[in-house]
Amino acid sequence: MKMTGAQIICESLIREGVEVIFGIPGGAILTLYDTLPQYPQLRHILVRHEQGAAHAADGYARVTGKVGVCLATSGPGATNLVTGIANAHLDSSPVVAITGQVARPFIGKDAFQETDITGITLPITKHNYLVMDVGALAKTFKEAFHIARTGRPGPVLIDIPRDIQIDQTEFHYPSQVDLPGYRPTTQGHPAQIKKAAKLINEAEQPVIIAGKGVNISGAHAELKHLAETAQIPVITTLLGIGCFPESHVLSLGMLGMHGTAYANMAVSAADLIIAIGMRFDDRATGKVSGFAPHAHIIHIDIDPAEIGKNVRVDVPIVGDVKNVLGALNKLITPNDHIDWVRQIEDWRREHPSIEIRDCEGLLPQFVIRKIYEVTQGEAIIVSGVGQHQMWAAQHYWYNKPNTLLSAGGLGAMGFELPAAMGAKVGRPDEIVWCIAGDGGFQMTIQELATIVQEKIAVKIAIINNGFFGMIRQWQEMFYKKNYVAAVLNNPDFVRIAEAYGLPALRVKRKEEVVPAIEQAMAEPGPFLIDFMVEPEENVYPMVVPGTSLSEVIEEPRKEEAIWPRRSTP
Ligand SMILES: Cc1ncc(C[n+]2csc(CCOP(=O)(O)OP(=O)(O)O)c2C)c(N)n1
Repeated sequence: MKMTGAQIICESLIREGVEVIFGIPGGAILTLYDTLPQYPQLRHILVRHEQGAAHAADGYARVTGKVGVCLATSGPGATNLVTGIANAHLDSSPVVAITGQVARPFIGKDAFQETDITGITLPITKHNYLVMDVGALAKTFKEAFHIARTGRPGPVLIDIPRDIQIDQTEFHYPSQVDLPGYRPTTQGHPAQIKKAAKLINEAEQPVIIAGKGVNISGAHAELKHLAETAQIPVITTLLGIGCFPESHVLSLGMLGMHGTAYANMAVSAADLIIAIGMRFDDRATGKVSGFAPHAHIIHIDIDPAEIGKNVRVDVPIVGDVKNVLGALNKLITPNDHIDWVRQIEDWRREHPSIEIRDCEGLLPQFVIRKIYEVTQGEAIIVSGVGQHQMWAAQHYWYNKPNTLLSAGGLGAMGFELPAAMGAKVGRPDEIVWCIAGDGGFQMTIQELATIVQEKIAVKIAIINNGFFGMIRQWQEMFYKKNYVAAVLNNPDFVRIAEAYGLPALRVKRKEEVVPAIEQAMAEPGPFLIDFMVEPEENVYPMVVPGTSLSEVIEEPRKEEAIWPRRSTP
């Protein structure tokens, strides 16, 4: 039977298991929109800005492990997706972005709403396509979803001229892809695995640094087995948070610029780093020449381009983390590393890192810890970028994979609200808290309308410090408190929420925090709380840019800490 291009797109999406599309219509994609009602199994969520569509698809992908889909028209619709696509690219999130393009005869003529979106997104997609023949549509979708979700996941863009959506052809969905140039290596090389096992079995001061690759590959059990068998402490990257339970006695939390002091000290003193599904981002390594100076480095990653990119590696293993760890674990001899573990325990006692000082005013860390307590650690947390992002990483404790969603690689403010929306759509039975900065929140604030219209029950906590907080902190520390372009004269967020049709509260005092969070949780729909926190609180510990992890600065102690260090809830 013949179908239009638009019908073929919908049929293809259904065959790929797509249930939700986030998008905004426009001239070059209207034929596809016109066809959507024929496919009620495809839920379309009308966002208010295409950046929101891309972040929502990304958030959806991060919590479901499925491919998130966003849809935009040509020109400005497509360019509005760019930040979200780049964000998905840097954080290895499987997203398929579909854009309308001007009709084929108009391409290259600077036609109305024409942009070369495949050119623009070439460096920020895993792959992209401009479909110039309706007969190629089905095959393109098959390939795009395959590329997005396999190997190291990432975004794929499909640009579809308007007339291709109208053209007709027979529809056959391919059962397989044939991409000779794309065959990700999934099994690690046995000789390399043997070398790695020897280093692990001989190491006296090993640490594991686990990244998002563990989450993507679902290698949690294998990671735990390795850590427990050889008693190796586990540190995570920001994106790796949750891949190893933070309540586990071997967990040292996060490393890097705002990681725990003891994690950074352990990396600096280690004689072996086992880096698993992580990419040695500069925020994680500190000054590269000072990174793990005494250690051999084993690096396991599915993306060969990551090996040796930022740090020297002694034993590279390219492969899927789950497979590699499965094979490696068979060669590991049990060990207790008792002296090393005790040494780290001493560092933990001496440098507790994640404590909240007693304070009359409302501390942002206190708010996040209370959200942790009221939700009993069971929520999915979606943060923006800045100080609140780091506090969300430090003061909510994550024991399950994919429960902290954060724009790690790109650091895109405005990620929080639409990504939380996508996460809640993907996992409607989970509690989703959006922890937003008062600055970043205003970059995608318009998605409040989407949340209300689509009845997406996201709970929103604005950590309102009246500043671009992280900018202010850097200006305080490195620019002599010259607070240029950091002060925010904010609108009344409660009234804004109410104008969008969302119940909201403002909280100024500590004793109001828990009742407000409880009220938000009791509400069946979305809810917003504007937490007016101490304006000039800083994030510690901190590894100052250009210094090594061993030079981590701890919080200047003001008063006695009131919270114990990380412990099992
Ligand atoms: C889109 C974008 N623009 C600019 C920046 C630079 N930047 C990093 S943190 C920050 C301030 C964030 O302020 P806010 O959202 O209020 O969070 P806070 O740091 O106060 O918790 C800025 C401007 C960025 N990361 N992303």
